[in-house]
Amino acid sequence: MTEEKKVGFVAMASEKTVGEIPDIGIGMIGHAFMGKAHSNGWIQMPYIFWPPAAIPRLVKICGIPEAEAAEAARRFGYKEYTADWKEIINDDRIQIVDNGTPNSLHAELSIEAAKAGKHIICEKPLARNAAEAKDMRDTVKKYNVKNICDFNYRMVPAIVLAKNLIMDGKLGKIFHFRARYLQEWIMDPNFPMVWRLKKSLAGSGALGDLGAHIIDLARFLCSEVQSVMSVSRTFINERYDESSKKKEKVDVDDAIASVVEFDNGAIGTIEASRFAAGRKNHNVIEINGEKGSIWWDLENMNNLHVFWADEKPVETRGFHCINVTESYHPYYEYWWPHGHIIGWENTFAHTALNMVNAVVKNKALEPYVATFEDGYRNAVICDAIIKSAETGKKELCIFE
Ligand code: SOE
Repeated sequence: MTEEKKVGFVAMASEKTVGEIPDIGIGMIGHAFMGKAHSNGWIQMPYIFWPPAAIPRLVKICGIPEAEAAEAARRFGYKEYTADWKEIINDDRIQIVDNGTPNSLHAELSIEAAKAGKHIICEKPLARNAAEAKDMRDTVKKYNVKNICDFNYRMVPAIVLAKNLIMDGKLGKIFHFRARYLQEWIMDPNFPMVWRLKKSLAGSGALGDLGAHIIDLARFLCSEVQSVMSVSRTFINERYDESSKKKEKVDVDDAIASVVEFDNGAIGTIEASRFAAGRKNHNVIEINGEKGSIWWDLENMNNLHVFWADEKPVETRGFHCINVTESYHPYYEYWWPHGHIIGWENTFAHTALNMVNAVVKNKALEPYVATFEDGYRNAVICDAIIKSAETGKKELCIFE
């Protein structure tokens, strides 16, 4: 592995004294699950990756109702709070806008932030569909702002190690990429209608919420997606909606399964479901090449499993479990001694690190960090999966 790849992810050691490390203003839109996860990442980044290229300053958080935004500001350490996202966009103290809102608010808020010259992190999926995602991608290019679509699993050390092994040709020609992302949390028919179950708010169901992650890893680790042939199911077709006080139709998928063809000739499968009893956050990927195989399981995210086809002696040839927690592994040298492991939450500190290094040091985000271009291409593939499930035909993925 070349030094450049290892060095690419550590904080840019500042030759300045602590007092001279600049601040960089953060505005967070969204105060719930992703607001909590991203704020935690902003706080952890300078704490772990010291000295950072700049120290994030939590200027303002936006949430509705305002009382919850006030509580989040106090809890997470933001200087101020608001219920109006335009106050984030128009605040000159803020250089980076972090959009952790539900999918229906990704496009408008990110586009307005770009027009205001803010650098942007937007949660995945980038948008509800490819048309929205294309507007977002075109706008950040036009206004030349740094942009990340937060497919956070790209920033797990074990996944970056897999990327580097594949880039170094250690697997040789890739034959297969297969992945499943399975959860169980909406199997109860009494689970109420929430925004993730409404097409107008989410765009799609398990596909955009979970499938988008493994589509991104497929693009990251295998190659661009050429075509999909898919099926989808909605197992519970109506749920009680607290706001309308009646049962409403569920108009998104509960599960999808797709056969995939890749530009590099590989074939594979993508499966996403929120009806997999016993599966909590079961994101498992496997890549098979001519020289060996790699697999990874989010629920044991520090371990990467590798198999080398030419290993000797043959009597002991088999998968090895690598604990990716050494100082020479991506990101890890600033965390803890080997074997002390990190978790899902820490990938958001890596997001913060990469954005600050991009803004302050102009370090390239590609290919290791997903941008709005990746978010747009992901949305095209998701639209193709939905269309294929409707038509029963293979759909090509066409990117503009
Ligand atoms: C779904 O419950 C979810 O929170 C996704 O929205 C996240 O993207 C995934 O990382 C964990 O599960």
